[in-house]
Amino acid sequence: TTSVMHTVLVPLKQDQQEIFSQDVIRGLSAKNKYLDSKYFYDAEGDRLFQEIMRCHEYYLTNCEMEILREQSAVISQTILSHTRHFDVVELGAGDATKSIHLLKELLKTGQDFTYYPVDISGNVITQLERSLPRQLPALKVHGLHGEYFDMLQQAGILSRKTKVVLCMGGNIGNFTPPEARKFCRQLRNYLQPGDIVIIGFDLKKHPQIILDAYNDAAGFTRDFNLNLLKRINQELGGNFDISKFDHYPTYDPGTGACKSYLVSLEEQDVKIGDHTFHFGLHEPVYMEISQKYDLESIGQMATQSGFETVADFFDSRRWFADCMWLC
Ligand code: AVI
Repeated sequence: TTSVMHTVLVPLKQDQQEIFSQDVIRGLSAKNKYLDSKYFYDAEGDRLFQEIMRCHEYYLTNCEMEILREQSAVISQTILSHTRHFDVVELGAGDATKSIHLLKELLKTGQDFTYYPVDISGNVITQLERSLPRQLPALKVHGLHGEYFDMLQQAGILSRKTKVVLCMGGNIGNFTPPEARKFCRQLRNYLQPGDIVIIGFDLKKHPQIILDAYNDAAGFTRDFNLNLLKRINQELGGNFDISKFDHYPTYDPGTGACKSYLVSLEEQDVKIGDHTFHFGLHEPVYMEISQKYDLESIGQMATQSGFETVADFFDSRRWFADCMWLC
């Protein structure tokens, strides 16, 4: 097993803090205040997201796990019907508990491939390089620590083979539809004809099921949102009193936009470093979008970004889809 970690092209910690600070100040100075959900994931945010994924209301993880557990053999055969000379790149690999089912099936077919897990968190990559050889001793792993597209380029330099790119977890939902289209177009630009992508999309369903998923009874999703205020306090010298904010999730079944807000429970001033921000009574801060799709718009997104749909894989309730597209 080769096990090399690349740390190129990751911005310096100091620069990251500076960008974080600028983004927060920009968001809280806007007429309609917002914060960027990509900042949810500090150590405590990672822990809370793990808890969310264990909540029975948060169906996304179970649905995609079911797809990978039950259909990896078919997915693997579908890949092999297009290419027999490939490597696998996973964008946002996390702990790879879902993709491991597919990797296992691909190994069974006797294909010689390397798995390139990509993650912005160096910890995640280190963990994977430790855990994967124990679980799948035959798998060649080459961790890439950095931004998705930088690392995709890196994988292209390291290997000339066809790429099978996995974007699972429904992370694309945390983009607005125009941002998601831009992401898919960029993804296509980093790939070659014949490359394959598998993207997880959360699907439209009964609105109550979606609202419940973002409002779990145990309060992990609330804490997950409030944790960003704590992070601002810790890292940027803020003085948010988190007891003065409420978590308010919304879902519009027309557009499929599930948006979360924090609502100020009183009129208050909050300091972040030298800046002071005024919050009116009940003023909302837009925190996150988790966009839900229907198959038609997913198909359009594929076409508009230069892919051809090969197959869609669903869980038994058809709540989630892993869509296979060809470049
Ligand atoms: C990571 N992402 C797909 C999650 C989602 O469902 O949008 C993040 C999350 N936010 C609240 N709960 C989970």
